[in-house]
Amino acid sequence: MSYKPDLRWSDVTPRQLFLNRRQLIAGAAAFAASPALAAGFSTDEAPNSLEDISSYNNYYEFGYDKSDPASYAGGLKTSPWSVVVDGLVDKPGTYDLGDLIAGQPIEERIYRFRCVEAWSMVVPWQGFQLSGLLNKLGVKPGAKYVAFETLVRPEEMPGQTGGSIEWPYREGLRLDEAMNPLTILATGLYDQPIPNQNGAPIRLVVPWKYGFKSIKAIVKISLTDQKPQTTWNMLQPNEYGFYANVNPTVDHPRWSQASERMIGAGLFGGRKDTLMFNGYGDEVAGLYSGMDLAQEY
Ligand SMILES: Nc1nc2c(c(=O)[nH]1)N[C@H]1C(S)=C(S)[C@@H](COP(=O)(O)O)O[C@H]1N2
Ligand SMILES: [Mo]
Repeated sequence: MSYKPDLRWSDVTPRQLFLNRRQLIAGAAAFAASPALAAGFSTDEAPNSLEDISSYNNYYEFGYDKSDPASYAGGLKTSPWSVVVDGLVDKPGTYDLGDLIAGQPIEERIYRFRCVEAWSMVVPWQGFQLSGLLNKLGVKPGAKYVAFETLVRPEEMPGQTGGSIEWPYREGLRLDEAMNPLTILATGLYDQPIPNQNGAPIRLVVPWKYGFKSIKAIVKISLTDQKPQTTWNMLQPNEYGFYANVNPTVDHPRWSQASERMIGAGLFGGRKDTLMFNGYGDEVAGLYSGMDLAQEY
């Protein structure tokens, strides 16, 4: 498998141009007093470079090293792509990806992204709200959770031929978390199709949760009344919970979650204090009122 990272975007459109363009858009939108500012969901922190974002990855289907996904994910065939929708939903079926997402408004969302391993990035995704898709599919009254599964294709995903993970990679959200406007399905990154190593052709992004919740290469979406099994919880339940909300006050049993290493912040790295809910508390803290987040981690 020979994969050459496609750096064309960064060749023709340096990061500064991207940032300038964003300022232009934000300024024009403010001037026009646009009522629907997509920018309201985005951080104004500078995004990491496309090279950082697409060369330092976790994607165990391609190996355990941070460089494995960039080395091997180029061999994954992401078209055609179909997604099974089942469970407590009005319109179940096996959908071609294009049909599934037709009509969903694609927005840019610049999100902080915090891995449970205590590193972080800022990523300019393009995607649409999961709520829009779920409303189109029609969620039935008894549904309480949304479960997701990643593709299983060991011929193209060499990490699936061994290791301790029981494939497929699985994740899930409570329905109210799935319907929160911050929760998106991403199809693009830096204005181009999402690189394979970042989860092409479609992946979840839940910015207030540890990165492992943001499942890549989704082939199944199920609406259920049972809390779904999730990959890291299955492997190490005392270390990785179902909720996995970013929380600097609840340490991982083997390391602190109080601060994070900012990828791309220079040779000696930048560190910053980790924020509750990764800084998205205004939008999501209400989802967890009355819960003991040290118990429900
Ligand atoms: N299918 C699948 N999705 C996955 C993973 C994985 O191994 N397989 N790793 C998770 C983890 S631990 C993180 S931190 C993020 C990394 O996303 P990135 O490589 O785009 O930064 O993807 C998440 N989604
Ligand atoms: Mo992670």
